[in-house]
Amino acid sequence: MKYDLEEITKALLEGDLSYLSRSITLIESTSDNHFKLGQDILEKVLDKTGNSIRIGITGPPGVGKSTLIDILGLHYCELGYRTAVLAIDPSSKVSGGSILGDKTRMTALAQHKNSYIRPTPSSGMLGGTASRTKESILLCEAAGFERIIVETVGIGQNEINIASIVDVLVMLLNPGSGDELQGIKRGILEVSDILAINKADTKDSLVNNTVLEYKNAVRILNYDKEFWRRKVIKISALDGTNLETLANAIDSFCKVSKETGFFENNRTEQESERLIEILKEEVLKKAFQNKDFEAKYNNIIERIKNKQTTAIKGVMELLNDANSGSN
Ligand SMILES: Nc1nc2c(ncn2[C@@H]2O[C@H](COP(=O)(O)OP(=O)(O)OP(=O)(O)O)[C@@H](O)[C@H]2O)c(=O)[nH]1
Ligand SMILES: [Mg+2]
Repeated sequence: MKYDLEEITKALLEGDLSYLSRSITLIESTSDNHFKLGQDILEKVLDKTGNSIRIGITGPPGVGKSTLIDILGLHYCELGYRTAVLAIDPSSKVSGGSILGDKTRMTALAQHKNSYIRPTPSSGMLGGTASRTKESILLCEAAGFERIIVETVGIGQNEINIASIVDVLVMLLNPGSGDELQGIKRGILEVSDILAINKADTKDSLVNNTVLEYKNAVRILNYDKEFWRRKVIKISALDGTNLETLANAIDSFCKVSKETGFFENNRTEQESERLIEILKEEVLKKAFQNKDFEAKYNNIIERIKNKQTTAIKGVMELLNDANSGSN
């Protein structure tokens, strides 16, 4: 297929969805040419980005994220906001894509003229490259989207750090999950701004108890935002109970976040973190393109196994070799 930079950027800025999809495909591409064209498009439209609220919805598998996004997205669309959904699905590695799954779970939203739904690969899918969800957000903004909802499962080593690409993070939780508080969810709880306990339609009293448990739990957790007390609310993504409450909580978080300057500072900080993240990735990629480096690396791994050297010593050795190699 032939791509013309001027043509794509013009159509993208006019909000053409097929060009938006094409641009996202380009920045996700592992082909150097396509990837570079994607970056050129992004650079050209950069001054038209940033005019949205980026909302992260995270939570364990099957908790109801897509169901919630369907009604929350529709709520925004009906208020007149163009709403884009980027659904990150690590399981799509196995199932071969979540497109169908997510579109069938977001049927109401998918049919609305103001909406756009797009699955986005988690980092692992592109063979070790960082996720391009951040860049997809920017492209959606250039295309005129004003609410961007990013869906992702929990948080783990190989998944993207959702908190580093959104303005406000909603953690969706199962009724009764308060018992697991000691475990792995702590990390993500600490970066969540709003906790929503789902399925109030079927397990209302259990949901009420869970709300109390989380309210107690978040009181003792660290939190770096002085202007906001984390909200814990019960909802039902299925029948829409408290959808307004959730939407209001998201709005008021963003309002105070903007008033205090956190909103803009946070975005700038996220962008600097992204620079380091991509730099690390590219430096590593470059290093391993060199066969000598790879051999030395493997040799150090062997010596680590045999207790002949340490990881730190190994890195120093590799860096010294790389430096003397370039002289
Ligand atoms: N009773 C009840 N069921 C719900 C609610 N929200 C979601 N469900 C059901 O839970 C199941 C999973 O919902 P999804 O929205 O696909 O959950 P998810 O978190 O997006 O799942 P993954 O993307 O696979 O992690 C579906 O059968 C939903 O109908 C709710 O509020 N109440
Ligand atoms: Mg889902």
